[in-house]
Amino acid sequence: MSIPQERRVVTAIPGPKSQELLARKQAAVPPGIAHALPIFITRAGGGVVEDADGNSLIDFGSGIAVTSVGNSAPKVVESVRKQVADFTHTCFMVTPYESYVRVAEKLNELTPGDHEKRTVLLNTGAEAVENAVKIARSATGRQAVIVFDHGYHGRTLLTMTMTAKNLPYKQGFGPYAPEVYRVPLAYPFRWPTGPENCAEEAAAQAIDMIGKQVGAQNVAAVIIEPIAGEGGFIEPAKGFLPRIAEFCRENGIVFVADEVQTGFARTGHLFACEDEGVVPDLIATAKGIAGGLPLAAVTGRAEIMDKVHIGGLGGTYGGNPLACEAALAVMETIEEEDLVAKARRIGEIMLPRLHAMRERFEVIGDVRGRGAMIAVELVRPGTKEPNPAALAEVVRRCHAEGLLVLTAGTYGNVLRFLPPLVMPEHLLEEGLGILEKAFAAV
Ligand code: PLZ
Repeated sequence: MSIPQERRVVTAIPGPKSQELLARKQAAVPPGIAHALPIFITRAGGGVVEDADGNSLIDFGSGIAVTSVGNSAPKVVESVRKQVADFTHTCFMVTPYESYVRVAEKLNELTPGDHEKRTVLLNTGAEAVENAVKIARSATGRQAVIVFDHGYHGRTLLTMTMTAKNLPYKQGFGPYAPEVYRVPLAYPFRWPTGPENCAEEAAAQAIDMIGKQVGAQNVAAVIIEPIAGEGGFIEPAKGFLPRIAEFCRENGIVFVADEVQTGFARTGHLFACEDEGVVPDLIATAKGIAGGLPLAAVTGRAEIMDKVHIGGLGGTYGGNPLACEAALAVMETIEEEDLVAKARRIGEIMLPRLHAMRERFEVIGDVRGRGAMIAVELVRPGTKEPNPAALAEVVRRCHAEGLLVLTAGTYGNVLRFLPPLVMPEHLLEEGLGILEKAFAAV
C-alpha cells in the first residue's frame, strides 16, 4: 500500500486548511448536505484517510460501508484506468458492452439461491430499491409495499417514504408515496417482553398487521434489511427473517432483501441473508459492490425479473463501464484476499473488546453486529433510555484523536463501525484503544 498505514494527528481536527475549505463549502453548497466530520480528504487507502492538513485518520466508516476493499484498491484502480482510456460511456440501452453482462453473471452466481436469476444494473442504493419495487409490482400485479420499523432505504420519494425515521430524512418533504405500510421489526434490545420472545412475537404482529390492515393478497413486496443499517445496526432476533420469508412464500409476495449496506462480505458472509439461510426473491445491492464507483443492482428470480415489459427498466448511467470494471475488480479482490474471512476476523477482534467495555461503562447498553458491521448503543446508566448526548461526546473525542467513526440509530444513540475489510490489525487495535479512552472520559 503506497499510503502509510499509520494514525497521525498534526493539527486540531478539523485543521486550518479544512476549516478554510469548509467556509468555501458553506458559501457554495446548501447546509442540507452535512458532514460526519468536516475534514477535507486528499488521499485514502487501506485503513486510513489523509486530509488537507496532513492528518491521517483511522477509518472506521469506509464512506458508509462502500470501500470494503479499501480506497483506491490496486485492482480497482488498474481496471478503471484501462477502461477510462478505452471508452467511458455508451449507455447500455443504446449499445451494450461485455463488462455489464459479466457483472450480471457474477451477481447471479454469487447471490443466495441456485435458481435461475437475472440482474439489472443501476447507480445508487435508492435506485436499486425503487427498481425492486417496480419489478415486484409488475410481476404480481399488486401495489402494496411492506417495510419495517427502523428501516432505511434511501432519499428519493419512494425510498424516503419507505424509510422509517422522520428527521433528517422526511421532514418537510411530503406528501409521501402511496401504498407503503410499516410493521414491527424484531429489535431484541428494545422488545417489550424481552429478547427471548422477540422473533416470534414481532413476526406474529407484523403478519397480523399485514393481514388486517392491508390484506396479504394486495401485497407486491416485503422489503427488509437483514441487519437494519441507518436504523442502528439492529440484527433482527434469529428466526424473524425466515418466518417473514416463509409468510411471503405462502402468499405470493415478493421477498426483497435490501443488502445495500450489508452486502459484499461486510458481515462475514458475502450476503447477510446467508446467516440464516434465507433466500430472497430479489436482492438490492450497491455501496460495497464497486469500491466507490457508483453502481447498484437488483438481482432476482428469472421468472419475476422477466415479467417487466421490454424497455421498462433502465437509466442513462446504470451499469456504467467504469463502475462495471470496478465491480469486477472488487469481486476478484474479495475472493483473492478472502475478505469474507477478514470481515469475520474483524468481528472476532472487536466484539470481545466492546463487550468488555460494556462491563466497564454503564453508558453502553448493547453491543451487536456481525463481521465488520458492529455497533454499540448508548443509554443513560441503569436504564434503556437513549443517550445521544453521551454519543456526541464519545464521537467528538474519537475524532479529535484521529479515529473516524459514524453514528446511526432511530434515537441517534448508536455508534457504528464499518472498517474497510483490509484494515491492518494494528490500526484496528489502536482504534479500539482510542474508543476505550473516549468512553472512560465520558
Ligand atoms: N438501503 C440499507 O444503507 C444508504 C445513507 C446515507 P444510496 N445508506 C447510507 C445518507 O444519509 O444518505 C442505503 C442503505 C440501505 C438503501 C440505501 C440508499 O443507498 O446509494 O445512498 O441511494
